[in-house]
This record gives sequence, structure tokens and C-alpha cells, in this order.
Amino acid sequence: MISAERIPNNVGLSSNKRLQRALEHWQPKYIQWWRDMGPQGFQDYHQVYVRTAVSVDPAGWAHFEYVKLPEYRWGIFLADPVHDRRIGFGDFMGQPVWHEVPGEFRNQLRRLVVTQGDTEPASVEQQRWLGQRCPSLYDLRNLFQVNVEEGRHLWAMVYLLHSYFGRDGRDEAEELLERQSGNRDKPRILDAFNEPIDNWLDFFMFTMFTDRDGKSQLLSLSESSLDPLSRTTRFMLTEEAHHMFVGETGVARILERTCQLMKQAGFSGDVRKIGGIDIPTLQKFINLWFSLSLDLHGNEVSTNAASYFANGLKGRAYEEKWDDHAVTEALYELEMLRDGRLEKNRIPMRTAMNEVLRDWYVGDCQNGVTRWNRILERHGFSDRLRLPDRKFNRGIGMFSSLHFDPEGHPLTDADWERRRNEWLPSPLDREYLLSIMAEPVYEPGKFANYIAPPQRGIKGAPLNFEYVRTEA
Ligand code: BYC
Repeated sequence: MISAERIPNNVGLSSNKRLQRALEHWQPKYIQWWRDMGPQGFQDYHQVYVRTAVSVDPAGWAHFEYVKLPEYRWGIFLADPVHDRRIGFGDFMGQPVWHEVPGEFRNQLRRLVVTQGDTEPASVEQQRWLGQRCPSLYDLRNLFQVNVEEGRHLWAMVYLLHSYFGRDGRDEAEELLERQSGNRDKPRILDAFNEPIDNWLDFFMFTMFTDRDGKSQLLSLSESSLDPLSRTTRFMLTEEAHHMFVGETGVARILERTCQLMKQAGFSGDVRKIGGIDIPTLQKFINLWFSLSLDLHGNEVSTNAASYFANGLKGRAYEEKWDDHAVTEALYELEMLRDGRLEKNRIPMRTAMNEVLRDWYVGDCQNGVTRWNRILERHGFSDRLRLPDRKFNRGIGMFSSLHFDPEGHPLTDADWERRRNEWLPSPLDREYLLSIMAEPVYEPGKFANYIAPPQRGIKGAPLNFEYVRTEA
């Protein structure tokens, strides 16, 4: 029997027997999945200093304690309701929001919830070996914090599937535990979630760029007319912010250390000789994870996106900041590829909603890169990191049919093949990274040579705090 108290929640679980029974059925499968596919080697003896959401108010959701990971209390939380909330955009604008799923939008909504839900366990699977190569206990704890919260985000989507989508919802919830990242026969739905993450530079770039797509999509779903979807994604956004913090500061700390090592190496730039991560390698990982995460916003021209908007299922990020919420006449100027040539065209904005969200995303990523460049500036280096052009290395959308360099110039297939290792991580780059991460750092207060310590510890604890401890 599952006890409702074991699942912190603000959805009245103990008085909803039907939901409780559905979760009773699902929970043991989830725990088995966590044991099989979650952090490898950290299931039994390790206690991790993590925060657990126990309520949605600021004091309650950041509750810190030592926990064995499979015993984490994954909870179900909706942000507080907004009184008399109305649909804020699309064809039903001004009508009251929905508290049940309208039959005509059931398939579309289920598809959105399943796609969102699928990414959460996928990321835990992608990251499951990283604990064996961690740069410090502080970072190890952050990895696990991110992992348990992605697990909680899966619970959030499973709650919606069980509560609002009946039998098909229950089946979908099972399948969320059956698909596996990178599995040839049953892969995860979106491509970036099938990419391996086997070193910590991948992890930090993933949490910087791919979790930021999580932010884009959650912002857009938090505008939804389906109120439970809006409320659950609003709360998820607060956790997502921490994941991006882990990514941005992780890369910033590597860059800080790279600058120190570059000075030590006499400004030669060849920091690999002294165990650092050189700037060209950082740039390649930006190129990779930024382009993979651009793909996660879907096709530039999308009738799906138009109908999500029209029906009020997905809005734009910060919809209230726009003037026109109906968007029936507005046009959007899009760079398009026609017969192999680039040209600008104006298309109905509703069909360009994926691109509109991608614009927001690119701006948010650029702010992070600008902050990284301040580190280079502060150390007196003229090198700068940058985002590649949006057409670079695309696997989804119209630019996926041609190759482009990071400046956005078209390339022949032969040129691409010849030069791709200049722009994207090569097998040798990956081999090098694994070589400097081969030995995990488990000693409190110690940090691997390639990364600087953070400015402060977690929740006021010192850097040499035992963020993860072993207890037989
Ligand atoms: N990979 O009309 P289109 C997160 C498919 S991350 C593979 O453009 P749409 C997190 C598409 O499914 C946020 N396939 O699609 C981060 C469609 O297939 P069908 C996750 C792709 O629907 C880190 C076809 O191409 N949340 O939370 O406008 C750690 C036509 O495409 C991809 C969401 O994604 C791709 N990249 O846009 C943990 C929100 N892109 O129907 C968590 C929910 C497109 O022809 N999802 N396709 O078989 C959505 O809103 C939309 O599904 C998408 C795609 C924006 C992803």
C-alpha cells in the first residue's frame, strides 16, 4: 500500500481514492525504473543532502535533508490557483479556463503531456553514469538534486495522465517507464533525449541549454487553458531554474579554471597539457547542445503549433507581455530555405509559434553566454564564446536538409564532413574529457583540476560539507 503521506502533495491525494489506487499501481514500477535506470552505484548506501518539495510556498518547497535516493519523497504539487482565471490567448480568449479536458482536445493535450513527461525520465537515464566521474561531492549532490527533481516532474505528468486522461492516460504512464534513452527499439520521443551524456561538460551544457528548452516549453504550457496543466508547470518552473543554475555555473567554473590554467601555461592557450578544458572544446560543446536544443522547439512552420495556439493549449513565453493575443492577422518574418536558397518570407504568425518560442529561447541563452564572456574579459583574454547560427547542425526543421557552418553559411556535404570536427566534439575530444574525469573526487572540499570551486556551498553549508555520505 502506498501511503498518501509518503507522497507530499497538495492535490488532496488521501481523499481521492481513485487516483491513489492508480498511483499505487504505478509507484512500484517507478521505483524499479529508478533502481534500474537511475544513478548507477548510488542506490543503497549513499545519503544525499537534497531538497524535497513539501509544499508550494517558498518556505515549504525547499526542505533540506539527507536521503537515500530511492527513498526520496517524490511529491505532486500544483501552484496556487488564480482566482477567476481566463483563457489568455487564441480562439477561446476570455472564456473561463478548463478544469477538465475537453473531448475535442483530448488527443492533442495527451500528446503534449506525454512528450513533456517523456523528457523527464529520459534525462535521468542519460545522466546515470556521471556519479562515477564527479568533480566533487558538491557537484555530485547537484547532479542528484537535478535527477530527483526530473523524477518529480515525471510524477507531475503522470498525475495529469492518471487524473484527466482515463485508461489511455494510465497506459501512457506505463509507457513513460518503458521507452529508454538511446534504446534502438524503444527510444525516447525527442532526439536530444537519446544523446549520450557521459562526461560532465555534456552534463553542464545539457542543464544550461536543454533544461532551458524545458523552461521555454514549461513557460508556454503554463499559459495553457487546461488549468491543472498550467498550475503544475508553473511549479515545475521553480525547479527548472535550479537546473539551469547548475549548468550555467558549472560551465562558468570550468571557464574560470581554464582562465587560471591559461595564465599558468603562459597564455599559450594549450591548457590540455596541464589537465584543463580549452576554450575551443567549450565552444564545440556549446555548438552541440545549443543546436540539439533548438531542434526541441519543433519545425519553423508548424500546423501543430498553430492549432495548439488557436485552441489555447500552448501560449507564448510570458503571453501577457504581447499586445495581440488573438494573432489572427499578424505575420512573422522567417528566414526560409526554398530550392536550396535562403530568403525572407512573411508567414502567418500562428504557424510560426515554434519559431516565436525559439526566439525567446535564443535570447535567454545569449544572456547566459554573455555572462560567461565576462569571465574571459575579467581575466584579460580576448577570446569569446558564442552561440552558433540557428541553421548550424539542425536535425529538425527546414535547415536540416542542408549543412551550414556556425556563421550560417551553406556548406557542401564534403566540406561539412571535412570540417565538422572543428565545430562539434570529436571522438578525440571526448576521449580527452573522459581521461581527466576518470577518477571521481569524493573527498569533501576537494575539486577536480579542471573546475574551480563554486562561490558558496548549498543552503549556507561550507564547501567542505559532506554533501553525499556513505553509510553502510
Ligand atoms: N525530435 O509540427 P512539428 C524538458 C516531430 S524539455 C523528434 O514541428 P510540434 C526537459 C513532432 O513530434 C521540454 N521529433 O511538431 C529538459 C511531429 O511528429 P509527428 C519538453 C520531433 O508538435 C531537460 C513532427 O516532428 N517539452 O522539459 O509543433 C531535462 C512534426 O513537428 C522533434 C515539450 O517538448 C524533435 N526534436 O513541436 C528534462 C513540450 N521536434 O506528429 C526535461 C511538449 C518535432 O509528425 N511538446 N518532432 O509524428 C511540444 O510542444 C511539441 O511536441 C514540440 C514539437 C515543440 C516538441
